[in-house]
Amino acid sequence: MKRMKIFGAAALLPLAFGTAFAAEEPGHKKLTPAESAYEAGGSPLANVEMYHDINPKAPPMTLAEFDKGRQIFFQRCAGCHGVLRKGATGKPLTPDKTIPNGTEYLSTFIKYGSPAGMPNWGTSGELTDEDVDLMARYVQQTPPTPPEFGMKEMKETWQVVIPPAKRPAKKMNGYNLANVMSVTLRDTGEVAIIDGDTKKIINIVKTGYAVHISRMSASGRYLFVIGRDAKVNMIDLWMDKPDTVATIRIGLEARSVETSKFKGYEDKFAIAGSYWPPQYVIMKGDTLEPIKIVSTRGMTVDTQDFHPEPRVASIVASHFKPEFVVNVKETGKTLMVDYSDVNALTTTEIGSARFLHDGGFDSTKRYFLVAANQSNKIAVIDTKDNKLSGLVDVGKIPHPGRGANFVHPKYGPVWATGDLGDEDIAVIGTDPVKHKQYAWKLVETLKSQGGGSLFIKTHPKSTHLYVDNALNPDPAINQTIAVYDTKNLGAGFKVLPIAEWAGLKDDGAKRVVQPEYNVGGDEVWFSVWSAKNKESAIVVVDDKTLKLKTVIKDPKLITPTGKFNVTNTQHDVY
Ligand code: DHE
Repeated sequence: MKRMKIFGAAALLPLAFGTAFAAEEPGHKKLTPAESAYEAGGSPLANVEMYHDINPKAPPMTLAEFDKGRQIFFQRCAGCHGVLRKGATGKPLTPDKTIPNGTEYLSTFIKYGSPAGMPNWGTSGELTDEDVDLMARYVQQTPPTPPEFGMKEMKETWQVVIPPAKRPAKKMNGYNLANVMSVTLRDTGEVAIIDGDTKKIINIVKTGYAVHISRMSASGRYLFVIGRDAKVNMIDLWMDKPDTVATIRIGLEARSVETSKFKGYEDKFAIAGSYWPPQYVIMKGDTLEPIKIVSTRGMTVDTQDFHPEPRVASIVASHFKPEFVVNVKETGKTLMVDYSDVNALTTTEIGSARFLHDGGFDSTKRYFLVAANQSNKIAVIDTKDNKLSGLVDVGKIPHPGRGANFVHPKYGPVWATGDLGDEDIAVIGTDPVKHKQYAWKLVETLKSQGGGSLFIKTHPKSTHLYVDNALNPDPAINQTIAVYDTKNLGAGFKVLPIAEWAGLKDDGAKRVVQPEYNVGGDEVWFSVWSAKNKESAIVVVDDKTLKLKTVIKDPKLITPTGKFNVTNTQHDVY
């Protein structure tokens, strides 16, 4: 077999509510259009140099055709089918499966799609007949492999912009840091740091490509941000104008970052997990210097087959032990990584179900509830005793964000999640001490406005529960928010016209996404998310009266999505 190097130079297409390859096969769920769209965010790997073996059994392709196929694959298909095409939400597309199907069959599939969720790339006009034929031949080739990214590569990208000794010894600004918000500006690769008291932008910080989430250090001083290109920014909130003090790339594609929070280890370590290569890295908490890289490749929890690219999904820091809770998607395993001796890492592996994605703590912060989204389950991880406490069947494709904790009038403390694939909101009992009979059981299912829910939120000081439907296809639903009274859930929900309140001048998508509370728990912020060339805004609602409080608009607020209040993120309040 001949080896060749492939390098694609074409620019990435902007991330959009596109669609993705995803098809039926035993063990794979039917997808809603919302879910296909969500998974299909472009991968930054499209421009990465890769290695490829020529497969003599696959139909011929020129190098230019192969390169174009690779670009299209990473922009549209990798999110569902995986980098190595081993399958995730979409079915596996490895040559042993695709070559027997042949070009004609595959072309039909790509052109017309399938009822199970494979989009109709051809008839929708997204791909020409020529491109469809090209993709049908491309998926019969041996999947090209992106390079590994080890210590040498990390060190080459690592930059300490301001060393710890040169940073302020005390807070130099007058901001009420407890109420500062870090807002993801997805398509510009920036975060807006906003003063929650005055609603004024403090700084816009350049971050990684299609920046994803923000997390806070235990002390509340450092803000960590990760881009989809695996670039981590560490921002010092004590500076006169908070800005980046260290950066690093920890891989080629990533989604999650966190810092150590156990007593005695506050701000000591940071951790980031990547999609490619499938690994996590532990770094110094004050400089981002990489210390230890651990691969997540291994066997799946159920069939116990080897998986070559188990992506790292959510990571949280335990409050009960010096441990990180690392959730691995494709293997369906949660790794409890003890960081008390990074040179002799001990890891407890807790198997639950595939594919682990996002989640949050219960109100005591002992139990971590994580969505196994393709299994329609919530796995409950006990971070004190390091065991699986429950595996709760919920609706279709649960997507909690970090979920919502409140006290149910009948079932006591509960945690709730919305679903991407249906209108259910699952309410799960979380108190094994005083409400043992309800603990880790689905105690109630509420109905929301529809499917396509991404985030749900409440606050210990509030009796309101907000549920977005950001990926619902109906603008009447995706531009509004449903709000429930947690003391009277039977009364159903009220609908708040958030996008209308934003009063945007353009006719953009205006999807309302991710409720986030201020520090006082008396106001809630919503992103009104339009395309990058259209006006977007943040709408702030008074939590008591459910009336509009203010709208934050600025030409620099481009594609705002996630919002992270310093105190709520620091202390896992949700
Ligand atoms: Fe996210 C959290 C992965 C698309 C906004 N997202 C997460 C987490 C993961 C993840 C693994 C949990 C991180 C943690 O807790 O450590 N997200 C992915 C994807 O793989 C996916 C489906 C496709 C992709 O190409 O990236 C994806 N995510 C999106 C979006 O399209 C969203 C809606 C808009 C955006 O900004 O990109 C989006 N994801 C978010 C947000 C959080 C998040 C706001 C954090 C929620 C929180 O409250 O903590």
